[in-house]
Amino acid sequence: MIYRQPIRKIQESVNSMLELVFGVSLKNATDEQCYKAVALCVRDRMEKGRSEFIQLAEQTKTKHIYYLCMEFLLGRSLKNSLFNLGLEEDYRKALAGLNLNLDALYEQEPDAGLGNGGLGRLAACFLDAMASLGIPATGYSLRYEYGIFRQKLVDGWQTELPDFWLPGGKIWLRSEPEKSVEVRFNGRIDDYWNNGFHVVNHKDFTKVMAVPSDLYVPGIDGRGVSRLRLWAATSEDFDMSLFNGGDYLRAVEQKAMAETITKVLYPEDNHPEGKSLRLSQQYFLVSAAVQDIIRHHLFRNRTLDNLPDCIAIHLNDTHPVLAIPEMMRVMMDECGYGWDSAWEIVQNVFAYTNHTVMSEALECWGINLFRSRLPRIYQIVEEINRRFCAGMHNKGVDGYQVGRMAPWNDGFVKMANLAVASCHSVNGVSKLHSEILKDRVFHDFYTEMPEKFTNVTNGIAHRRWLCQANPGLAALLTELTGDGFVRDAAELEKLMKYKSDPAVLEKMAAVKRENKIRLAKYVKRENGADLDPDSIFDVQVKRLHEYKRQHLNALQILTDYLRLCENPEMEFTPRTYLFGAKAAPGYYFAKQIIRFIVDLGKTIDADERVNKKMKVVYLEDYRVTLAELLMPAADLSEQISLAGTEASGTGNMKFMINGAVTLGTLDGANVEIRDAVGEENMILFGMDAQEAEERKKAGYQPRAFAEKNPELQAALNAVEKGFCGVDFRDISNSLLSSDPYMVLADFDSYDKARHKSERLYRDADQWRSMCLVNTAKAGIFSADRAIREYAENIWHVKPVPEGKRH
Ligand code: DL6
Repeated sequence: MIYRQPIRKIQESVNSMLELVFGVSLKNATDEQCYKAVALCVRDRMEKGRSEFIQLAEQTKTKHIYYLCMEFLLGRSLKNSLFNLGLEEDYRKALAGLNLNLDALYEQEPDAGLGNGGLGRLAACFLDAMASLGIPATGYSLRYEYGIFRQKLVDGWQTELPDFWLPGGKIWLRSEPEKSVEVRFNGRIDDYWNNGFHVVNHKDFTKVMAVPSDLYVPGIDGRGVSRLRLWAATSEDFDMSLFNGGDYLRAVEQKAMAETITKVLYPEDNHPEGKSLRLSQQYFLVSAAVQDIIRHHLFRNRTLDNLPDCIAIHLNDTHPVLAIPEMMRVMMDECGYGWDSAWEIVQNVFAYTNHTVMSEALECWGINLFRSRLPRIYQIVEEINRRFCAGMHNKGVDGYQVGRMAPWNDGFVKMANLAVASCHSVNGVSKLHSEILKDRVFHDFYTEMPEKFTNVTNGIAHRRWLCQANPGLAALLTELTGDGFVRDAAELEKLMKYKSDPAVLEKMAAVKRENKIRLAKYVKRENGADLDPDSIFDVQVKRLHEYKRQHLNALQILTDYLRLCENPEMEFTPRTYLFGAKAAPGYYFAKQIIRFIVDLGKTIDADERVNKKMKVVYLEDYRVTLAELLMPAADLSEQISLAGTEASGTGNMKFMINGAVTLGTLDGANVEIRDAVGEENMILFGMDAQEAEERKKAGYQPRAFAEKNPELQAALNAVEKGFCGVDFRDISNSLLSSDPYMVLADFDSYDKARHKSERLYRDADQWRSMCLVNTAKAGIFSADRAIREYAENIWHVKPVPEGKRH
């Protein structure tokens, strides 16, 4: 419940924040201080809104959702908060009256890059949707000092710079030191039975304090406000008992270890590193969160018996799965519950979403590390495992199958198995992905407990990705259909009636052109490159990973380049190929692909025969704020992963809602995009998931594809030879020998699809109509729809009743 204020009031608040917090008057304040003063005013409104919303939730006994995730890729907060609160125009006016420009203040804010990519951005979109639907929610994560690294390309080679976001970002955080909790690592367990009670003493542990800071995400019209509670690790002063005992090194080490836990976000996406610090981060998050949840619940209820009626805890991927044994620990060791009653409650409270089929991304922890770092959690996981296996054996399940499902096997704790064995619900993030989970990844579980498995296709915060990122299109949609789509994305469908209306199509094309010019200005400033807004803007932005096949894209560009060199008169519509992607710092092959793309771009630029027709630009430091500029400017959305590898994708949805046509495989949510827009409004290519699987089983021979396609062979030769004095034989050798993601098998079909996109683009009426259909049909990919499904089918929560909210 956020009320508007008179313009004069807003101005007074900004002035007094400047004076109180920074000790400056408006006329001496820097832009940064003004941004922070405005942020503090907005934060203040959100805190009040949150407090009123939670009071209502408690009065109406609405369930509270706790969303645990190691990543929340928030991007900037100011614009989103003002927009959702309906205060943007008031603030614009008020600030203009103070000679301040709101858009310039937006630029002062750093991205809160507390995530790697799709997983973390999804969590951020979900906080927005829960608030918008009136579902009380708290996200829990870590307050990393350094977010996702800043990418700098030096001669095409990715280098990483630290992202110290707090100086500009912490203005959004309210520190709550009095809500700190203690998290224990290492040590040993001393347990015994006393009068029928199991007494557990954790001795010689290392104590780390978890200090929370809260950040708020308002929903549309301030209907609800979500809270993101971020934990920072601090240690108390040196452990004097260790000092006095002469163990100086251990005392210093413990302090250093404590403070390292929340230093930096691990930059691996879909490929976790089994580092002990990462295990500490995971346990630190879940222990702090579980203690916080239980403390809050007990304060109001004095019992945990009713926990499943009052809350749901969602585990976003396997990273926070240790919340399960942690809750068992707190219930048994601190609250006096027996195993069976605690277990029943825990199972009813927890649900798990899987976000990847990559086997290397399914986390495992070596038993020795696990036992020494988390001795009590180790005991509990061992017991969960023992009971689970015994239950399966009793059911008559085959021993091998039980072994494959066991949470603890072969010397490892298997986090995905622990999640599926313990949670009442397991879901994938697109229809295809959820089927793959049942058929392959968790097939053993599916045969024994099919009722747990369900699907919730991902969604995006359409107000950020359409209304805020593309104000031109949003204004046109409002003119054509009314502004109902802002609150209910399904209303975008109303646009369909203009599908063949030349005047509307013309206006939409004009908006797109403006967005292309806006992007071109950014690129000129950042890269010095000139983009032609009349060329096709063909965009692939996402993390750099072999399975996403940026190298397939580059190989096709190279093929067209060689063709144009041979035959400069060949029919070819000018095209600008835009890439943006960060590679995990230790992922050498991915870094090679980046360099290959950059060097290919330079070679084309230097070649007079083609440089008016082709331009390849690699945009440095792809991040949320850059995505907000790119999505509205794209003509073509490249979604070209090998079918069966991308769990869902959400970039595909952001492009679609902004009227880009997808050029893609039938992978992840692309399948549902096809279902929504129809095959005629998208450009499909390549094997489907089943064909890819069958080809792999039959023994895939990539070299055979090169041998029967001379143009592909010529491109591979050029890759091997390289350009700009650098060869790329690592890439050509890998493609010809193993090609794990079947680039060569899909090449021919991709090549044809790209040429098809060119023909379609030349037919302006048809192309524009395709773009319109994409926007019109994007409503089902709103995060509001996804959250409604989670709420109804998994969490069993009803929103705070609408009438009560205003
Ligand atoms: O569900 C969000 C997002 C999906 O859209 C992507 O397809 C998927 O790759 C991504 N998964 C991860 C897994 N990360 N880890 N570890 O980021 O999730």
